[in-house]
Amino acid sequence: MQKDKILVIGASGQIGVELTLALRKIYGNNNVVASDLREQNPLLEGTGPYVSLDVMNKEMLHVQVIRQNITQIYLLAAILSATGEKNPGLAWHLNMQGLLNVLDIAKEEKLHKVYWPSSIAVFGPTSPKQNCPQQTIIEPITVYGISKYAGEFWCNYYFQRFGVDVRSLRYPGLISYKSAPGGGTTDYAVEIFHDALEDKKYECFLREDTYLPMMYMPDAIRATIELMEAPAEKIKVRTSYNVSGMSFSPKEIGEEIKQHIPGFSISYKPDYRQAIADSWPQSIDDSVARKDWGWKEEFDLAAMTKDMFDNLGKTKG
Ligand code: NAD
Ligand code: AKB
Repeated sequence: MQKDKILVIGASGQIGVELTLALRKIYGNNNVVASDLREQNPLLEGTGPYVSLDVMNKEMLHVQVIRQNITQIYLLAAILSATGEKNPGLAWHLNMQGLLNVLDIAKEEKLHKVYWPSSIAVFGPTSPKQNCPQQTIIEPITVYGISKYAGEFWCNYYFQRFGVDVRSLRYPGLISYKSAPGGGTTDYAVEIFHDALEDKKYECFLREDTYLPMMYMPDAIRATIELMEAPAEKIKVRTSYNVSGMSFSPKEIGEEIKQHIPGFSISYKPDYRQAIADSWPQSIDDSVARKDWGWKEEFDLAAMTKDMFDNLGKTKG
């Protein structure tokens, strides 16, 4: 069987940097081609091939897939929830057309696998708030959520109709120290660490009691790779799997941060992102992912907070 060669689209983003580095460890540096519209993230420099690529340019994307003998694509290029509400047309266009370009090329070139992330943003105010199940009422109110929900059904369609082995996770808000988040409603949970280290205080754009599902990046990367490496017969959900890590409010993470930064204080100034957060579930039931391919998170709020400070402490001196 042909050795796999992977293209990561959106490799300079919050997930892309860490996923590219993790995939390079498994598949070998030269077998994972990083690509993005913007320049290469410094953390990727010298670790493997990089091409500048616009996922909206289908012809150029197709040329790269053929030229580089690509057999798998990880598509991470998207506009997230908060930025999406500022420019709904652009968010819809990129999030939909980028996915359709990749799915079409995967079909034509008979790629082995495609990965495309969905989000807890598919859920809306009518979905259950606690332990939101895999299958439930799904009526998203953001353009980002609408694009993710439509995307899930395009993935399912290409699998059922054309046999494209496309797999997906509904990530919660992701917390990481390596690369910055790119315009989401859950970004506060990353910003708070930087401000705590720099100023011992943080002004949060969400209310103190806003519980949201979250996950630490090492768990998210492991979930992605475990899903992609699972035997195809174990992947029963071809829209997108619920996955869960932890759930907390700004007040709770503030209390946890105080354990590491005595004197840390948090204030609250909710903005337009509050309505987005209020429309999402507070916690997620991921029992289907656990049953089908053995998902289990490792990090809770305390373990994640400690690891963030251990690592940010190193970088901020
Ligand atoms: P990000 O904004 O940090 O990174 C996206 C990358 O895509 C950026 O580097 C950007 O330059 C690139 N990009 C934008 N337009 C492009 C184009 N036309 N062609 C090529 N590249 C382009 O986003 P992220 O947080 O890394 O998210 C990656 C994926 O995971 C997205 O689909 C997002 O919806 C999903 N997701 C993320 C989170 C999270 O908390 N980070 C949660 C749920 C789902
Ligand atoms: C966002 O807040 O937009 C993302 C997500 C949950 O999809 N982090």
